[in-house]
Amino acid sequence: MLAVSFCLLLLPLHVTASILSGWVESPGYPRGYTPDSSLNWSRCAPPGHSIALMLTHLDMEDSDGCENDALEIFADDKQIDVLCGEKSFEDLASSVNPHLRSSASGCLSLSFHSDFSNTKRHTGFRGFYTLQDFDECDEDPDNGCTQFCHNYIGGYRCSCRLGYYLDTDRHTCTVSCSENLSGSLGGVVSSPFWPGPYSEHSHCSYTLSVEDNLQFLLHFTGEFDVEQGQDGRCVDALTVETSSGTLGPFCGSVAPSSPLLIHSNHARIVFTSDGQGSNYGFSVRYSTTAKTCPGMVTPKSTMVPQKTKYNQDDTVTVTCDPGSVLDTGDEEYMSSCQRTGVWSPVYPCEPVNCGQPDIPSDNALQLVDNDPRTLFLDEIEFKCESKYYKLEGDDKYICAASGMWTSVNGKDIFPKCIEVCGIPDKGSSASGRIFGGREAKLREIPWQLLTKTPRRGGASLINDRWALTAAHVVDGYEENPTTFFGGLIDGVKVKEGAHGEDSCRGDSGGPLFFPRLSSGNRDNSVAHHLVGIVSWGSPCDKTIESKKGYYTKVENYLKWIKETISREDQGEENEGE
Ligand SMILES: *[C@@H]1O[C@H](CO)[C@@H](O)[C@H](O)[C@H]1NC(C)=O
Ligand SMILES: *[C@@H]1O[C@H](CO)[C@@H](O)[C@H](O)[C@H]1NC(C)=O
Ligand SMILES: [Ca+2]
Ligand SMILES: [Ca+2]
Ligand SMILES: [Ca+2]
Repeated sequence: MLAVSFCLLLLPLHVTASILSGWVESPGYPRGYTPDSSLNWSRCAPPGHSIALMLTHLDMEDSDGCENDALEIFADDKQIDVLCGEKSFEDLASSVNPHLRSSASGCLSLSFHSDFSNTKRHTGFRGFYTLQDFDECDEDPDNGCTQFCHNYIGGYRCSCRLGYYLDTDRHTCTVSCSENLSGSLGGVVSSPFWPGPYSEHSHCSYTLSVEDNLQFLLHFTGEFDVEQGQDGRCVDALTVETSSGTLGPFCGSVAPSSPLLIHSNHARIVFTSDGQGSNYGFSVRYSTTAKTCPGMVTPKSTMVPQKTKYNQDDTVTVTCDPGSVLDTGDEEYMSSCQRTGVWSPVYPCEPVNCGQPDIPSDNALQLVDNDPRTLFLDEIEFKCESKYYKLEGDDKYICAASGMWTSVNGKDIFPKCIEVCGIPDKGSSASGRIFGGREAKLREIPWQLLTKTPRRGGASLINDRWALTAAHVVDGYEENPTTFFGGLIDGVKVKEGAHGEDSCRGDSGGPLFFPRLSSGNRDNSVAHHLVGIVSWGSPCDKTIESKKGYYTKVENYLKWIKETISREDQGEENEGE
């Protein structure tokens, strides 16, 4: 047996050696090389071998850095030596030859050249090259054998200690430690070689699987010692994979707290170790227990009765928390604990939706944020469309658990926008007397209206729908409604040379107003109130001495004004219904 394998190994070596060994020498050796001569030589090794060169003779012109004549030696295109001058056989053998060698499966190349002159005759060089085995075990630290390495001519192989086997990568020694424990209701799983130090390069996987009404309990027993790095990370690791996630990795010297309840009837205990260290590992006893249901059926709800543990067939009433409802609109339902540890049925409790607040579009009331979020506890804020209104009521409302928008003061009726009358814009003032009066500025008298046809006249806005004017401005034109304009200050004067001493023709229906002196408001604008309506007077010609204007006294008609407005608005509302 031994003799046969010896022959098998020797034979290929003999064949290749006859091809890949021989002499290499400089041109003209041994008579001597001529100027301007050169030689390029290369040999490549088959897998698992290398090419070695042994120089037996070197006699070349010497020069600084061998710049004249040189013998360059390359291993795999990398220059490993440059030689010139004379060296004895002993010198070559001790200091040059040992490193003239290619890598495993690599090439060795020579490049010899001489320059244009020779000061005297030089014989050149001669060497013997051989194909040699590459000793991977000795010379290649990356050979990959995790335990034993065996060199042979043309290759190497790895082997393992007792109890290990060589992995499919043919380099790593590992242990047989995976087991399918399906169907087993209890037992013990430990690291390889427990209670001794566990094996290096282990990858163990223990599959646990039982019927779906059971779940696993893990108890760690005895010493726990799984290699942990200085940085706290697991060098070697124990993990428990379940259908709902992975527990771990566990390592160090403190076992995971026992018993470890795995809410699953499937589990895989996985243990991996690297190539170093001598730690003792773990031992875990596994058992099974009936599945229980979790302490919550669905978020944002409470369940009755409250228990520390819910077993199969337990029934509870699930009530959505305030602010949450079922999509059916109901607030509660019954759910039962199934044998597999899940609740059924499960309906989610969703937050109450108050919906977009319903405000009439013809109203001055508006939302600060036009497209607000409308779920439980979301907020909306109201404002009035312009400064000619003020908000009456609360401005902020919250979506309440009842599904109604409710103000901080508990109101569920939205606020109103009430007209603000008689306030000129900030920065302008309607004060001053009519005598020798001046032209009004824009927005100084925002309640003033003008009509031009069929008859010229004025009017005063007294809220956002009603204006007050003199009867003769509109009387007789009911069939052909009069148009009033606001926001103007350039109404054409009626009579040359006469809205500067008193009211005049064409002012009919316009306001006579006084500031209410006690009423300075926040921005210092003074509120004005309507005292009179321009009615009639003597012709407003400068040449006439006695000038008088006559006004309707508004105060006398307050009751009639209020009644008329309220009757008409009421009528309109009823019509709308
Ligand atoms: C050797 O190679 C060098 C550079 O590639 C070249 O200049 C020289 O002529 C070659 N010599 C021979 C004999 O082929
Ligand atoms: C383990 O064995 C069971 C049968 O006993 C089989 O159904 C299951 O597929 C196996 N699991 C693995 C991971 O081999
Ligand atoms: Ca020379
Ligand atoms: Ca070898
Ligand atoms: Ca280790």
